[in-house]
Amino acid sequence: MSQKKAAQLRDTLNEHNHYYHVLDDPRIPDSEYDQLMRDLQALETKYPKLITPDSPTQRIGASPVSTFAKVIYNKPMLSLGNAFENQEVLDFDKRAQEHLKVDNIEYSVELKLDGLAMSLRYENGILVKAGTRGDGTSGEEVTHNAKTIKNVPLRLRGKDYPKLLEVRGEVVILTADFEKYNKKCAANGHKMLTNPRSGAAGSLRQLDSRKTAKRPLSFFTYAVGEGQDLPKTHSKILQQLHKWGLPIAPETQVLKGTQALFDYYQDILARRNTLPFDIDGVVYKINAIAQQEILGFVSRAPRWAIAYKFPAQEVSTKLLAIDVQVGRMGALTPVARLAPVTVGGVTITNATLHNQDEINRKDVRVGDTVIVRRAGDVIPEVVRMIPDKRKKRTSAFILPDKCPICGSDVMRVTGEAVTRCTGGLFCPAQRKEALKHFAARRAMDIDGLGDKLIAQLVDKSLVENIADIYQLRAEQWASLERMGKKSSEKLMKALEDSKKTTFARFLYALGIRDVGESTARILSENFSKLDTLMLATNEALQDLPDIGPVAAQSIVAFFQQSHNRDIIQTLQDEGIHWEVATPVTTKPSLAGHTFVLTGTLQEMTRDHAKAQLHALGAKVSGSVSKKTYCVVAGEKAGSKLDKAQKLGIKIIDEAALKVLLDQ
Ligand code: JCF
Repeated sequence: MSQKKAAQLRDTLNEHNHYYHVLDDPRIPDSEYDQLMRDLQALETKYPKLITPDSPTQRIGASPVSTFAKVIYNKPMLSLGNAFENQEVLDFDKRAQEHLKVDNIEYSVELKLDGLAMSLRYENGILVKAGTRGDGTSGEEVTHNAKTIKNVPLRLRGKDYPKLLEVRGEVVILTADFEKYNKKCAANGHKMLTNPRSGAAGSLRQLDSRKTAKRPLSFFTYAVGEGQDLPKTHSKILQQLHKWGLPIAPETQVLKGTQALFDYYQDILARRNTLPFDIDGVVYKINAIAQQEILGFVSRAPRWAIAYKFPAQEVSTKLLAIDVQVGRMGALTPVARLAPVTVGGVTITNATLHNQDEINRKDVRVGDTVIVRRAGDVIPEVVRMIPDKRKKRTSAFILPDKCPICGSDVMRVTGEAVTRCTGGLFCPAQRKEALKHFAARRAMDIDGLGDKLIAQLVDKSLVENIADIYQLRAEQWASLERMGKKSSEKLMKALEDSKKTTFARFLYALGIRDVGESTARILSENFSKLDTLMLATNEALQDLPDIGPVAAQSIVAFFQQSHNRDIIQTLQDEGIHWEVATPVTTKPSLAGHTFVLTGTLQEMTRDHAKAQLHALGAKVSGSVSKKTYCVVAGEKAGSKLDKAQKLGIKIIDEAALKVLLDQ
């Protein structure tokens, strides 16, 4: 009896929640809704067994978790490539037309919300897991927080949803909610949120979901991760998701031709301030899913979508001083200290001046009034100075000829803009930065090892390199300032936890010059073992997608250094390990197999073939060995084909490859 009653109340409440928060069309007064909620709560308190994961009472938050669990994405959570001017959109459209061999592409266009990406996983229609983007393949689990977001359905509506549906979207705070929330905070003397974006980000990454529940978050869906039997265009998918109860942001349209894309951009830009949330541009997506699949993606961004960003916002302020920071690779960066100003809701006190050439070109001096620009999530920069406001007796700024941190000589390679400290790991600044990079969330993810602790470790000469942090004893950790027994135990646990990682994260964490996250990912996908990568030739590296001569040279040089190899050895001796990555694929047939492409392909580009093979979980290597699974021989294939024949490796032509890819 009570079971039936509880189910009824749940259904009614979920229904009205949908009317109110998704359709923005309430059907009953708030007081009535509140009464139904109290009835359900009373019932569940009496019979806790009646509580289900999709009960609306679960939205109030649960007891805090101690750390975030990881979520793994079988289909990576992509980000978007950016365009800043019309030409880049034209180029994008042209490239897509060429690839697809069509001359008029249909686009589904939408707003680019300025929040934080989140994935929601529904199994049999019930929300079971939510996660942040993280590095795209794995993120932090935030199910406890997602459930507190009012317009996130705890259960999908209707019956025809797939058994598994994983969607992605953006978590934001609506402008009106932001203002209301801050007003209330101010009245009660509580801490206010700085801006909607960081407010949303901070709220989603809370360990205590009862806190998240108090923040006025909203969610808008823009893509499907996993899910079968969906409509064949992006716009229809969005409509379908909406029918299942998922919130979709307003202002989506289907358009043809680049002129229509530009008109949409102008229209939205003009109405930007009247929209219910902050946006930083618009998104153009090729509408047909079949065409999206042909285009595939490069590293972390799809080749079938692009964000056209709005122009950055600029303000003027006074330049108080120029400090010099020393980066992980020793680069000296002049940083402008500014009289605080707000740009797009964010207070700025520092901005980069990039390098000596840029300072000279802009003729920026201490004491000048300058224009500062902030674009979305990029570091603010000084754009120019205002000549009329220049005071007398100012002098040009010149970078020091000794490192401001370690006193080593600085050096500038001819033809490069960067001035570097030559101290290497002797320079405490470089050492600190290397450690920060290693410990960072997207690298080894050592929870609690922040900038201040790292500074102490280096200043007290407790560590010289990244491997040393795993060798510190408990007493050494506990001897640091602001580290009691408990926090040092916690940190040692975090160090222990960090030892299980992924190959890509580990490579990124090493801090090899020119190896960012996406290059690290490519390396990890194409080399099954670290040992092989360490011996890879410059040529083999350059054969990989997106790795050019500069990165290849940096990688080879890094592994040639014996002290780097020693550090890697120590790290592995300390127990750092990873599982061989599970390929990102829905068709497991090629998982783990290594392909080699040789000769000229007629109908598809080599990059395209590579991307498609990657998408099916295959690896693509530049050289033939016993481990090669298959060689794809195009026109005029040479020595690689000979070698494959000698080794008795399977050889196919382009036509066979196409069949394989279409399977
Ligand atoms: O609103 C956004 N920030 C947004 C991000 C919208 C989209 O349609 C996106 C995105 C990131 C990735 N689509 C993809 C594929």
